[in-house]
Amino acid sequence: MKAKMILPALMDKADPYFRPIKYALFAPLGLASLAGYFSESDEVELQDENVEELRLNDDPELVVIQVYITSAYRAYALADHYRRRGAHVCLGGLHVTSMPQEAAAHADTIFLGPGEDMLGVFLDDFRNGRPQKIYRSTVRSLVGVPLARRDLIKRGLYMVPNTVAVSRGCPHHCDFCYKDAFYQGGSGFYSRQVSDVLDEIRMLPGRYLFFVDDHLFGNPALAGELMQGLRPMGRLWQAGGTVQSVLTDGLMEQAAAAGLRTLFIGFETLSDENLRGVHKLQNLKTDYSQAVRRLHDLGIMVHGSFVFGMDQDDESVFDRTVDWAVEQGLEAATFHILTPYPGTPLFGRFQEQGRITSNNWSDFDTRHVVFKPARMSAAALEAGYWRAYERFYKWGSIFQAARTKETFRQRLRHVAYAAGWKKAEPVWNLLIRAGMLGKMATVMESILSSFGGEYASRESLFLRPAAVI
Ligand code: B12
Ligand code: SF4
Repeated sequence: MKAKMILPALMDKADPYFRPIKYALFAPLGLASLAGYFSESDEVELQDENVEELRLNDDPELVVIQVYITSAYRAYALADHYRRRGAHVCLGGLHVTSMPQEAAAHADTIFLGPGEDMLGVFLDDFRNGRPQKIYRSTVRSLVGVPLARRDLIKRGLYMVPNTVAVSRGCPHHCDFCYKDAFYQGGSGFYSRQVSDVLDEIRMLPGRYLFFVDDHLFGNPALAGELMQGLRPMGRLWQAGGTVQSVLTDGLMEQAAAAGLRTLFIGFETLSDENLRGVHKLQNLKTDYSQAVRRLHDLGIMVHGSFVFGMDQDDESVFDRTVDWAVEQGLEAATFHILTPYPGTPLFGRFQEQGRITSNNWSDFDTRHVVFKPARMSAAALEAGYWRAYERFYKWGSIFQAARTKETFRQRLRHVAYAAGWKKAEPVWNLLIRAGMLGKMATVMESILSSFGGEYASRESLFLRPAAVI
């Protein structure tokens, strides 16, 4: 069978805000994972429209498309195109699970939830000439799933080709998160076996890894096992975790010793009332500053994520948040406008209150206001969001944040990291055009390995046990 898998463009490349480097960061791991269910005799191709031109004059028998909310319209157009050419089109992913009826109008088969327990079943049905219209995931296990087909990934097109997923979902239940909507009907947090993950990592070239898990430390026992296995490999990596996990005794020390160099943390808001309002309860009664200090003491850089527009936010939230982030010496920050994704409790609440103002999915990119904010106008929210980015990444702020670091080396790393991400855009664009992005992984590895390694060698730290989060 000839099959084609497509990750449609998440954003129109003609949009003035399109940043080629952002979309060339990570390879389409979800589709590569699902490709493992095809058999050896199948001819499978994977195209990622974010980094390459799609070839649209081909005639695969089967087309599998991953649909995110911001790529929904593009995904539907591609689906319609291939159905007209006679292919059987499958749509799955986060947005299909939230809006199944909408997606079904463009597909022969839709999939609700994670694909691991469904794609194999579908392929058997398809081969036997009786594919169903809809498959719904209920079995939640990653034990024995096939390895991701990394051979289908064009590594040279990505800055971080070595992405790894240990788990799916997250143990928490924030109202604005896609998670509970996507994993309904089964467990919302489950993991692969650590030995399988370590085997997979051993096969990855280079040194640098990025764990795409929502919360790599959500199961501390398993995270501890992973750290122990990773440590002798000498890898360098980034991951996402919670404030709570940072404050858990011993966990970050183990992670630092195993090669963690940057942690992405969802601080979301500095207001407890906001946290309660969106049920991000795990962040309550945690000391954000202590968490940042702890990571910095271990030589781990902090990439903080913040959401603007929660019900307690007025126009003072932007400056307050940026000032805090700079004072803490965060190396990087991502700001989002609160976005009620369909299917989430937040969407349900706003809909009931008549506060949803847009049904144009392309605007659900956390850069546009798609609801009526409680304490400011939509225009003020959008303007404040852009101002926050501008203020956080201006040279003055970068140097001010770098000055919070103790040593010259740490300050230098801070400036290199923050400026490398936001100030070197033209250089990234040049490298992308020259097809040289893949080479940057080596440069990044050498920057990361020359800083922070001193902490990894503190044997005693590594041996402290991790408590339960
Ligand atoms: C890497 C990543 C990106 C990459 C690109 C995505 C990519 N290459 O796939 C980049 C950096 C470009 C990106 C951008 C954004 N992202 Co992002 N990203 C991720 C991240 C960290 C990992 C994705 C991944 O590889 N997952 C692991 C694989 C194994 O899972 P998967 O891709 O979901 O695939 C599984 C299922 O979805 C399903 N499936 C998927 N497709 C199909 C198809 C079929 C037929 C079947 C059967 C099954 C199926 O089966 C797969 C195996 O289980 C996720 C968080 C996460 N943990 O998933 C966020 C995440 C997807 N991003 C998110 C967001 C909000 C964004 C942004 C809007 C943020 C922003 N403002 O910048 C932008 C969107 C783009 C835009 N318009 O600006 C949200 C999505 C929320 C939502 N409801 O859509 C997530 C879930 C983070 C979060 N916890 O909130 N992102
Ligand atoms: S902690 Fe993060 S991934 Fe987990 S439910 Fe909350 S927002 Fe979602």
